[in-house]
Amino acid sequence: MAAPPEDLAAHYRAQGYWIDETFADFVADRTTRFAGRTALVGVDAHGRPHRLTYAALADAASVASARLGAAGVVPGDRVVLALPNVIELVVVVLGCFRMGVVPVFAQPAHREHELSQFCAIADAAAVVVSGDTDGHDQLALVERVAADLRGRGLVPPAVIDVQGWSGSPGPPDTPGGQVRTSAGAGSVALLQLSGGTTGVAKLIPRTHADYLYSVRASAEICGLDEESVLLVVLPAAHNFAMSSPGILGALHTGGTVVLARDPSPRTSFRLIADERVTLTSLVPPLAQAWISSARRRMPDLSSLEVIQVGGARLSDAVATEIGPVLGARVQQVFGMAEGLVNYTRLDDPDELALTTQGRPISPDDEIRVVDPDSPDEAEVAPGAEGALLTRGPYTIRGYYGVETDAFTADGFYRTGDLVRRLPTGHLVVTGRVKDQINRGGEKVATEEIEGPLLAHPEVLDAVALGLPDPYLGERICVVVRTEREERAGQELARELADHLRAAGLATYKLPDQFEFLDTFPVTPVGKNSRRELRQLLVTRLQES
Ligand code: OOB
Repeated sequence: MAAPPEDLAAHYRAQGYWIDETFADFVADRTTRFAGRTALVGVDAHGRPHRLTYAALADAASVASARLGAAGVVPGDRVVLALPNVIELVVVVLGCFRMGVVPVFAQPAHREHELSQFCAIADAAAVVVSGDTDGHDQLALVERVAADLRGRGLVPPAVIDVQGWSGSPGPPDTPGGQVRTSAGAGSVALLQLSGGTTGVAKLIPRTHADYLYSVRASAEICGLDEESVLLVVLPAAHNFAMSSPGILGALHTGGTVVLARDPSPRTSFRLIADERVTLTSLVPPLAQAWISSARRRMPDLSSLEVIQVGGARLSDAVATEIGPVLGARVQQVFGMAEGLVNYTRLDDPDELALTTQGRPISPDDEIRVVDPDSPDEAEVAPGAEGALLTRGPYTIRGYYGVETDAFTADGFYRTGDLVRRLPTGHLVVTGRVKDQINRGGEKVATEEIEGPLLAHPEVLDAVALGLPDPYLGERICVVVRTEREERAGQELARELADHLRAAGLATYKLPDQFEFLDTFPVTPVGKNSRRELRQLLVTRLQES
């Protein structure tokens, strides 16, 4: 978690990127400044609709702080949030901020494998869930997490169920005003999750100063103001939905946040028409789903000005359809929870807006495009493909509590993405060097799937690959070598899927496809060659 050297830090302050405002100040200031305006529209954990002004949101956040306090949470503690897109999510985030508690932004799709790791790494004081989420029993889930932690000699977190909140008044000692904390703007405000490249989760420490800078600058680039209405379709805690410009960007400018409880075009189109939504953010598969649905239904999307698409590579073909079919300008967003976010600008010519993934937020985002095979990470020729390294005022220089080789000695983050940089500074994402699958924007470290599979008695070897998929961009294919060749096929595939589920893996990490091979191609040093395996499968599937 290295801080930058003092000269860089002084530069970031002198440029006005890092200011003294903390998220506690942010909540107090914006909820007062915009008190009477509509802040948040959505349903609660019981599915009941709500519409909160900034003043009402401040009150709700204050009650949430008190409830966290009643569960034993104190300023400086970490609290894991695993909530769906319900208003309590925003309320609890602000409740954490106003009392100096550090939220850990998990997803409702995470299961015991992930939640146990987050709780352990963050030494979480509490975990916040919504009892029954889309038919999944979150309380039973956190009980299993607690048992796992106890088994490892750790103290399990307090469980806070927002479904249990409704109707009951806040604790009697609900503090009215802002809770004063001593933490400064340079301290850790929140922990985001890394997409990961190993079987062990990594948490991303974002400070008040760095995250708020990215929020302010993003809001400006995306043209947000008091009249903006943002529809949140993606999981709200994800960095894209939270800060690019996201929920925090809209609250920063006095706009309105509308939460979609489910990502279906039907729900989103209704909300867009009813709430006169101006901006939303999608991953490429959702953009495709919207396009095909809009062609059939002719929804009223007339209020929509901008549709952001990011999280995974948007094809030029789909980018070209967004304007004509959905009637809004496309803005490509290539970001990462570790920091760097690139946007195509709203006044970019189509040629850039439709075919690049944007340019960095900050003039002080430093970009290096290097030869991934060169031991000294030499920069490639201008315009050539290479691995992206970055350093800047809102990019981390280390993960929370672990040493990794993801950072260079001079503090650049090795993103693991392959890019080309155009003379305008725009980046085109061309591939990846990290062992990660990007399934329609959801990131899966191959090791997370391979690890549990290798522990299965009938598996001799297993490799997880991202195969090209017309809808998801990449789908998860696991190639397995088994001793019991007679069992290779559907039956064993089902058993292995059950095995992964029992290992407590998030649902989106479960393989879309299993393939069985007798031998795996290897590299000259004898390691499995992912590249050749992928090639082999692509050819095999094309032929079948
Ligand atoms: C966003 O953040 P993460 O942390 O879930 O994932 C980051 C990774 C990037 O390193 C890259 O591999 C991939 O996701 N990615 C894209 C992309 N946007 C992200 N790959 C190609 N084209 C794009 N437009 O995904 C994220 C964070 C903030 C804003 C937007 C996305």
